[in-house]
Amino acid sequence: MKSMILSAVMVLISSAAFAADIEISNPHVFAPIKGTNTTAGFGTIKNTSKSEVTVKIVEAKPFKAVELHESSEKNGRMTMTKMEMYKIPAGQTLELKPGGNHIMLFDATKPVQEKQTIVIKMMVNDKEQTVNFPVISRMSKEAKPEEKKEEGHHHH
Ligand SMILES: [Cu+2]
Repeated sequence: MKSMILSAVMVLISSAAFAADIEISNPHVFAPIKGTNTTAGFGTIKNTSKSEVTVKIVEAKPFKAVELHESSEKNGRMTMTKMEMYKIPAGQTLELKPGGNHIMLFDATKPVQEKQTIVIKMMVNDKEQTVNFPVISRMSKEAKPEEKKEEGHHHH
């Protein structure tokens, strides 16, 4: 009986990117464009707790450096700014997506390809959490939730 409960718990843990205070859905990293070794990670971070959470990024092997970035448009140009941390109010979600907030991954020391998994280590309220980010093609449908919205947007 005890082992049945235990395995049910294991299934729960492995089916969702779980942390004490946050839940990350659709985590993914784009395979770097050929000839480059820098890319970015995305997903939706939900604060499931009753107070604000802070999310800092620690490491993501085999990338040499990681940063949290915010994108913004200034005078028609996209610029990226490094953030020390993301702050997510209680019950709120933060979406990491192309053209918005993202986890910047610099200088992979070995090739990163589709179907690999990048284990990203982060600090959530100063507690260490690791989250698995599958590597996907930027052409795949998981990579483009925005585009689906566009398709449904018809002019009459
Ligand atoms: Cu960036």
